[in-house]
Amino acid sequence: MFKKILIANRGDIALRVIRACQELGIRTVAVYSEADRDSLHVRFADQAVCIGPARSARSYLNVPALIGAAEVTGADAIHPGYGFLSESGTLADICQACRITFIGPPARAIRLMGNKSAARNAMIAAGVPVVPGSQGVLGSEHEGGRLAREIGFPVILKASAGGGGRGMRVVRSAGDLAPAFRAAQAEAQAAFGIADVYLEKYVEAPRHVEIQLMADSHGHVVHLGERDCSVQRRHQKLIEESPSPALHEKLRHEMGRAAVEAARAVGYVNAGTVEFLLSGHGDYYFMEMNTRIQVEHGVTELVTGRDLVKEQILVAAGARLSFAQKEIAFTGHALECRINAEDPDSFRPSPGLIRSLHLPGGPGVRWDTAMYAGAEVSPHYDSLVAKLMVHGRDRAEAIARMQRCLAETVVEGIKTSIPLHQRILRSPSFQAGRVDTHFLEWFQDEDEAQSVRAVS
Ligand code: MV4
Repeated sequence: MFKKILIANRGDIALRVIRACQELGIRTVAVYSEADRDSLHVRFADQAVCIGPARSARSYLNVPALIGAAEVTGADAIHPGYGFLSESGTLADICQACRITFIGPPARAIRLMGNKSAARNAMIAAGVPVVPGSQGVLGSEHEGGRLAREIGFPVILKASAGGGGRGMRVVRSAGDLAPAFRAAQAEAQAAFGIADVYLEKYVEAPRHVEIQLMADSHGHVVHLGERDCSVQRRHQKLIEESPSPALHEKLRHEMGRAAVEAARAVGYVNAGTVEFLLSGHGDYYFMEMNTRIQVEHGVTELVTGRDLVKEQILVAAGARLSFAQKEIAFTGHALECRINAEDPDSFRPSPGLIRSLHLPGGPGVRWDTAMYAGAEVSPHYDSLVAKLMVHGRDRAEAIARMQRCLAETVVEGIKTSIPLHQRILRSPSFQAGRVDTHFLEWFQDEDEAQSVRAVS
């Protein structure tokens, strides 16, 4: 087992990893930027090393600084958390060269899944359902045009180096394809330095349903059910839940099996997530695989009672998975609200000093946050400041519990997305589980119609 783990991250996920290490009896090294001197991850770790100035490019993304910090402190493993270098094949390779264990999948799995068009081909080979589309990247706009006429409009152009929604173009008619193709290529080149674009049939108003996986280095792959992440804004998830209101037992079983096959096909090890699009007809299609622990992993921990971060560490040390598929059981319903330091109306970031803070507890409540009264929310990083998770016997209890917690929460000094979460949770469509990836665009109208009715 590892003696000391360096956590190459900050905020709630750095704390989450430190807590797992503490319970496993493993010493911890925090790294921090000059802006994070007073952060909780620095205080809670056994050791802490400053790795550079506030700008991430020169601190949390600075591989030589991280490796240097691991060498001088004698850390035998690095946990990358999420974001930053968590999906860097380069960091995974350099760790290996330096005899430091990267707590994540093999570099080749990270690289394969980072190339979205290659990942799509690998899934076709593995027999995992994908949306009809191109075999690999498009050679020309003519090839795109031919294919689009064959499979029918609308289609979507995606950057092969993209993911998470960047560099995409929906094309609804033949005349729009050539300009969209050129725009997508230019955008992909500018954003990722790789112009490659591929094409898929566009699925209208799907749900985003993802399967959590854990795999060990002895050939075992287990799925831990799904999370429904359809409530998003500009590809940033706002609310996640498990189980998905849209799945029944047979579909859950099928999608779980497909995700396990996907992982097996690429020799996957450690925690991973297979994202699917789920159409209104109940058809599911592979979208992407995330090769890291995700922001919303706690939702799965609540319904399965398993500690995914501990499992990541154990599996990286060569242990067998601590559970078999048949031992995974699902209890109740979990919800997560991502609380951002931002204006709930304009969505503009709202950094600053947290003057006072009250975080409610009670049965079935979990907070993953690095906030405290007196902390400074820096403008240099992501605006996610807390994840509020609740667990209830069923979905209705989880929603009521979340509403109760949001009403009790006090954060003074910065604006947060809490009022937006409260509006979403009140929405009749959300309460009925009727959401899709465009929910945030149309629920505003439903919300307004409701308040107009309320005053008239
Ligand atoms: C799609 C799609 C419809 N059809 N692919 C968005 C993020 C990136 N991972 C892929 N995305 C989509 N791919 C096909 N063939 C719709 C989306 C999409 C979406 C997916 C999940 C969650 C939110 C979304 C919002 C807009 C579009």
